[in-house]
Amino acid sequence: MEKLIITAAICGAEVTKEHNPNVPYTIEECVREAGLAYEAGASIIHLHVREDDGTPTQSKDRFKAVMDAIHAKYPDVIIQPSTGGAVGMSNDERLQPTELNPEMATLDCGTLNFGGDEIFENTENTIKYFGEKMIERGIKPELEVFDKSMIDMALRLHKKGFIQSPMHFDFVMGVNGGISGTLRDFVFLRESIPADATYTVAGIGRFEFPLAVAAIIDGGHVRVGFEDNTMIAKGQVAESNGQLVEKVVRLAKELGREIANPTEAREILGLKQ
Ligand code: KMH
Ligand code: ZN
Repeated sequence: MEKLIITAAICGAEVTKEHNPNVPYTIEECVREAGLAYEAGASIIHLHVREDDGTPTQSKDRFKAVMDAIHAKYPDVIIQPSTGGAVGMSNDERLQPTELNPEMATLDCGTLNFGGDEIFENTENTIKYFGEKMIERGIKPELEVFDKSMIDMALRLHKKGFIQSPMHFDFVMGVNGGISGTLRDFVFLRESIPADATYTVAGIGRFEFPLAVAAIIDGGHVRVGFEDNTMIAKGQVAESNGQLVEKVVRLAKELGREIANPTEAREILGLKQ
């Protein structure tokens, strides 16, 4: 079985220090959290950035400052900026970090309810536009799917040339408005992607570690981090993103799956070395 790629989604746009005081906002805090995750075994950092007061931003300058600071200390880690940003941002605002030509970036494959009155909007034309920009800029998209219909959308747009093979999916499971985090739904998603595709699974909240185990035994890859879950166990706030990654490494070792370093992750995902 391929080695396991662990992605750490260290910050997100919605989670705050009220959920967990270790959620990073400043550049220094992002470097600390990315570093702890990397040292624990993460080879990819899925990155959102904030102003120092915690306000989410897609500012190219802020992304550059955070990415440069992380790479100064951890030069080989793969940084995957979000193009999802926060609910309500415009397409061009969200696309700003792709101007920095990162190796990867997320590409969200559909619209969904996002709790309360919030709608995370990704029309077909938005997905096409983001897909074209990523091909133009040589960026490998991580196809964020919150439901099965979003896999179907990605496959349709792949046929039309807006997304290239081999595709790499992120099954985001357990968002209030998206697919649940049950094992049945996990199997449904993983059986719906092409044979040459890779996937990672991001279980939200209590689904994080059970779905990590499912992906570990299935040969998939795993995303953990404060964006998705801030607890290391029921009722116990995680000390860091590193602690969440450490738990996945422990589970993988118990189940006989080795962990990929960034060079190996680039090979598995077909990124330029
Ligand atoms: N913050 C959500 C609205 C992504 O990173 O591409 C979108 C999100 C997905 O987090
Ligand atoms: Zn994200």
